[in-house]
Amino acid sequence: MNGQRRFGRVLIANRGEIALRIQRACRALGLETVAVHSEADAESRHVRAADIALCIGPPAASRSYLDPDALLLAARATGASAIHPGYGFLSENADFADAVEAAGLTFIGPTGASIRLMGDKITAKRAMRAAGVPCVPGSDGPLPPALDEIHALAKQVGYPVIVKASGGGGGRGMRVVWTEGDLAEAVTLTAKEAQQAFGNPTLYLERFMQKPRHVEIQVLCDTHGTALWLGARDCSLQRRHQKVIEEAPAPGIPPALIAEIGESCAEACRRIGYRGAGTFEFLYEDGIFAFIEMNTRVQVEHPITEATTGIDIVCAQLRIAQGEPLDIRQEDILTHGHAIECRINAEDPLSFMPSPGLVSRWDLPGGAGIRIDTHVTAGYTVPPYYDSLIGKIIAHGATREQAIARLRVALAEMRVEGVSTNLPLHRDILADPHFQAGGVDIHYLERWLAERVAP
Ligand code: MV4
Repeated sequence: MNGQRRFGRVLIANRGEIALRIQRACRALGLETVAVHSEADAESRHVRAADIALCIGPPAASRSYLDPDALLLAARATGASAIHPGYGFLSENADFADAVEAAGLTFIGPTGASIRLMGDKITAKRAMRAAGVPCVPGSDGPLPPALDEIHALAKQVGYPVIVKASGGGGGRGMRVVWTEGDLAEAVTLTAKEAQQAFGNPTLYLERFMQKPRHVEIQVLCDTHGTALWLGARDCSLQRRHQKVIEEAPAPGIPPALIAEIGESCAEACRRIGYRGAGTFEFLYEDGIFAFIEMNTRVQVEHPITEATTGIDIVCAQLRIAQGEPLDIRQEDILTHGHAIECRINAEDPLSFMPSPGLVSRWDLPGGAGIRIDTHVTAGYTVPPYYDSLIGKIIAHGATREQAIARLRVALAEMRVEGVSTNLPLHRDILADPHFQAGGVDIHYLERWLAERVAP
């Protein structure tokens, strides 16, 4: 079962900066790459740089990057032995992971069963609780059918509560309830929305944490029983559930507490037989960690963990999928300094409307401790069909202050023309004293933006 098999060719079922990132990792391991692309991405950098490139459909993601049949056909046609899904698109689709394996290929990620377990937020929470991961207090399962039982439960958990859809996640399908009188309507509405959005009206309930930080733990697990945690990331700076700036480690949280939580995550992975890279999402408030969800893919912000641990997470994903044992021990994983990532989006810095089009100028910063992950070059056209992420600046320093200083120099150096970007927003946030102090909560950015546009 766990025999090692080297991939000849890896098909990368993604686009943009992450497709290029995965391609580089493949190349570093001596693996050939297959780029698949939509008609809109034919001129893209990862397409040009691939060993083999194949157009799999029209611009709409549903007819290209999200089309399982097109991807499997492309893998067969090009002789790929494995598929790396990247993030987004089909990366957390359990049926796709199963279909890849059923076709005799390797899905570079966890099993379909693991993805399914974590995709259902109720089963995910149950599994994590059973394994000793601290969770937000709540219903510990689906809401009971009778309204008076739901009321009793909410009273017991304590108001305010948050009603969430088991099929939701990432901010979709949830509603905060401040008082008993609003509970019944919230349950009815959220169930209706969940049925429409996820085809599943099942709900659960949690105590609503009012000013938490979003702190996540990166894990890496092989198929030989080794599970490691790679430290924490603070992703509290978000707008409408889209992360804007992330940093590692999470400032101000005692390393011993991170270690305790990290160890519980690794133990949970061993218990469920998790394989590959994964992220445990927690809310952190008043010194307490509470698990909310697990992501079963590589994340956009993985480079800050790579910077602080020195571990190449995408290479590790590939090697794990080839059946290799992890050759690092937990005690050898140390956090070196501090890393911060700014996500560069092609969007209006004030209205946040997407800003696709021709990038006429693209001057990148550089220098000590600066990493840029991007697929963009001058002359590239940002298509209107996909996510507006066009690059990431990652700054690493010996201290948080040094990382901030390096990032501010990099942001000042960078020049983009032709499309609007959120670079001005990043420059402003990096100058903000509260950001500089560290440890702002998940609502900070939206409050800051609301105050900024006011006179
Ligand atoms: C919560 C919460 C407060 N209390 N759960 C939003 C995204 C999804 N991953 C879970 N989310 C939240 N769950 C309890 N019990 C607040 C949020 C939340 C949030 C979480 C992380 C980052 C940004 C957020 C913005 C609004 C709400």
